[in-house]
Amino acid sequence: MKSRFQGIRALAAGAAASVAMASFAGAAFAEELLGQPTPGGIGLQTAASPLKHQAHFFHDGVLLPVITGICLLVLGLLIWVIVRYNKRANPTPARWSHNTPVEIVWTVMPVMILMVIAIFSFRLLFAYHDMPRADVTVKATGYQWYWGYEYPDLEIGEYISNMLPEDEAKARGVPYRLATTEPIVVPVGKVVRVLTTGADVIHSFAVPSFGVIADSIPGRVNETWFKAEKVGTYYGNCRELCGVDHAFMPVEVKAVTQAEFDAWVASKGGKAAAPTATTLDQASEAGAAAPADAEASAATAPAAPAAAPAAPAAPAAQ
Ligand SMILES: [Cu+2]
Repeated sequence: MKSRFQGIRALAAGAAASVAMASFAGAAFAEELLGQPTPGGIGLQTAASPLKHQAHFFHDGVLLPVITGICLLVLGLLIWVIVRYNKRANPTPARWSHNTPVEIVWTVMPVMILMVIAIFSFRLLFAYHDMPRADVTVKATGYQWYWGYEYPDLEIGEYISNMLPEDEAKARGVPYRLATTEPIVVPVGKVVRVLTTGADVIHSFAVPSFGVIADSIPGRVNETWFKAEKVGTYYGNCRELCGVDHAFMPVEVKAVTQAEFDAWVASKGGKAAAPTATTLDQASEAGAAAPADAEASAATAPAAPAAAPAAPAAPAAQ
């Protein structure tokens, strides 16, 4: 009897905690930071790439409702049993011990629930594996305990990225233990393929706001991809316990405009992208930028009427 009441108390505490967490998460959501953890935040980091949006849907739209539904159902059943079948309300309990329909239901229902989860889960897995044509390739090598980055296609040799010391991070106003001495720089809106490996032990390359995580294993190369949707700085960490300084090898990704990226590549002594890649990029940019980027379409909209009157003048001049 005593243990039953302890169970109820634990349940009540759990329910209260869930309500508190939900309202807390709601409060934290309002001031969610992009590309880094929000102090006091509970939910997943704000999405900044297509994969992360899909991961958000899987977590918030599929898993959470299922978990909530199951919790409420079990809680309801417990309350029903406690109220209806306690010693006072039900002094002479029934003697039967099997009920075929109930047993079928509680076997088939979990199977159905798992199948629904599996459908969405596999869809997300396939999205991760179904990599679009890469615009930029970055090779990230994990070392004890820092990262080395290399852009093989752009002929940028490996450079080392360490965690920024605390005083320097404070001076620059960047988050300590996330900011690095040298970030990965990528063009915004472009597909970035990350090839990752480990030089000594297993590390793991992860950037939560892109929904990206891939083990960096010595002797083999893993691949993942992301597409930064907004210009900004996105932070991640090594995600495999790799030794004493495991917690101090952050990943910093700077998503910049194509022009800034080209300038950065030049400053690194890299070569410009191959002509085929550039033309393909421009084609995809023209196709994707107009509907996707509200700012860009807003900027081009006033330009269109201005260009229109000029058009008839052109044949006259010829
Ligand atoms: Cu590591």
